[in-house]
Amino acid sequence: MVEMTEREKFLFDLQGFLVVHNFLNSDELTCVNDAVDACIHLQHEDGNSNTAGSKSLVGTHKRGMFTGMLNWPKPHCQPFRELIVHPKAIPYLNTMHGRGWRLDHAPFILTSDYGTEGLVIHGSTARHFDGSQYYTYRNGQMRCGMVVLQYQLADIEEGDGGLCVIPGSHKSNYSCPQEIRKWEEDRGVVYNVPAKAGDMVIFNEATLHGTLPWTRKDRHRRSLLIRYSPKYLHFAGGYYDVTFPKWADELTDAQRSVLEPPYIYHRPLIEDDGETVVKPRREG
Ligand SMILES: O=C(O)CCC(=O)C(=O)O
Repeated sequence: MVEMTEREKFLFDLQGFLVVHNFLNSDELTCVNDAVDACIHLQHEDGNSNTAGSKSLVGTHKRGMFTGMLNWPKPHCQPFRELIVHPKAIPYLNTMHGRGWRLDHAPFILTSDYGTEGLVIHGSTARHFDGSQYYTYRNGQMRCGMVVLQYQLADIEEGDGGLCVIPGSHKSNYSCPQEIRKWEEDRGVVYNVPAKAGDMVIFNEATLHGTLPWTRKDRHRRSLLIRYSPKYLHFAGGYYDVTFPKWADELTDAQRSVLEPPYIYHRPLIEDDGETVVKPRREG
């Protein structure tokens, strides 16, 4: 069985996030970017954008966004369907959630170009136990509420803008002061995570994170976010429709299994090969 390395476990436990370099191979990266390029007309403004009145996170326009990729016309949906159960992601999700995890909600892509505004820093930290976003370590195991797998589809250097985190804040006991959340004070604790196209950043939703305004004129941000919760949890709101959409018939058993609603008994569980699905009679 492939496992997260000791180095990766140490870094994720310490920081509340981890960068996995070269996660996507060049063919996978090209396929995802080609699909986005083919559907560029589907880009829209991010309705969740919120700078919370910050003087530092302002920009000339909101973040760009793509949604609905799992249902894009063929062949453009295919690279995204393949990514919802990527064999390389399985050891990370098994280690953070235990065996049995689910796609919390539909994947989306965030884009930025010069002048794109930021998003106020948010995340539950450990100041209270929020059962949907948390980090615990007990009996030799880490466990997380929702985690975000952020696939970088274009290079990002520190200072460019885009994803930022406050390392270690998943264990923080005090509420984050508003001026830090707004990136107006103590900017030194906020880290703009650099990554190359094809790298994957995993972070715990409890880790304080947000978006910094995009400063590069010569390069755009393109990040794909796929968020997973443990098998018993649903983070994002809205009425929960337990009927699979018609296009789910076209998915593999493993891909369909991560679209299951939150429950435990008889839940289909994915083996490490990313293809075999077993249905235990009882899972504790
Ligand atoms: O990747 C980013 O820019 C932050 C994403 C995020 O926190 C969000 O969209 O809620």
